[in-house]
Amino acid sequence: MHKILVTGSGGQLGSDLVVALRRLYGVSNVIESGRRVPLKGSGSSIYETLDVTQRPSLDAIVERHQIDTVYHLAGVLSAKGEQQPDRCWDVNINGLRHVLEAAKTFKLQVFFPSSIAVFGPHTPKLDTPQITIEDPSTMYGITKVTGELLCHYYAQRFGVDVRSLRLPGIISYRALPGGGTTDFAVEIFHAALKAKTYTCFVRPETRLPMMYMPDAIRAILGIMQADPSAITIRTSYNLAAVSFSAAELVAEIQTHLPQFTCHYAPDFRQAIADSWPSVIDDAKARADWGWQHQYDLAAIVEDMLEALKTTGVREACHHEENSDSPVSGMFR
Ligand code: AKB
Repeated sequence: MHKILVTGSGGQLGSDLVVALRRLYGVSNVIESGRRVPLKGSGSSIYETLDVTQRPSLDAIVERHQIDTVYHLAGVLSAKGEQQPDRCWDVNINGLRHVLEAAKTFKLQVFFPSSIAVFGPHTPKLDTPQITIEDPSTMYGITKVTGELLCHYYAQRFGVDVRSLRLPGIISYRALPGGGTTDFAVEIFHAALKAKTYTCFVRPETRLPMMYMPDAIRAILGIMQADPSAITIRTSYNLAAVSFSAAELVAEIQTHLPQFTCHYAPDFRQAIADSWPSVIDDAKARADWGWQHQYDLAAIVEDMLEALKTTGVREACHHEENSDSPVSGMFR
């Protein structure tokens, strides 16, 4: 039975991953952590306050709970990273180095979420290959390229079992994302149900790789459970599900909510989105450890609207973000 630590567990990915991990390994074997004081810890669930830039606190938690696996989700996302580049570097790079050092010392298995943000203006936009130009134009992207190289280094040099995925934009209903460029693809659902109108911060034709959260969770668990010999890439795997433009997402939502309208007011996030690929080639992940996605755009929209009608729409970004407070003006 594994003893698991999830850093940045209050963020969008962590909120769903913790539920899945607890279902698989038992509530008391999954330790949540984040910078805030405990919000969620109740019953047999365990929460530790952890700033990943502080190595001693991380080591103490690993030792105290006899952790053998870390899902290292704490990080500053792309849009927030442009507002706070120093903090983005500190959290994303020093946090990861501390986790990799702890992995070396305590023989931990590690999951590191990389991103489509490793790519940049000179990367092929269509069918982006696994190995290609990586010239990110954001601090977030720079930290993800560096992070991938650190993972590869620790795997080759010290035998650390670190596994990583280049995640696309993730769509989910349990928690709102905070500080990313793909956040519009989640905000739009809440706005569609609540206000019936949304002002989108990227242009209608902006097409980005996206994935529904259940697929993302299956991908993360899939790569972590794969036989080590199947993992031939120790930087990070390209991972894909669907690609759609903002206008295509609006049109699909309108098939369920015909009165919904969307306006467009591109801001600084447009340039970030424009620097990323539109469609990713993830053949290597499919061949090496059997990755397959399940949700297309129609299935995502149907499930999201159903789920939000049950769980309730959010006014703004309430949850604890991966590492810090969200960018302001998430909803207009
Ligand atoms: C972001 O928009 O910053 C993230 C990502 C694609 O890594 N969702």
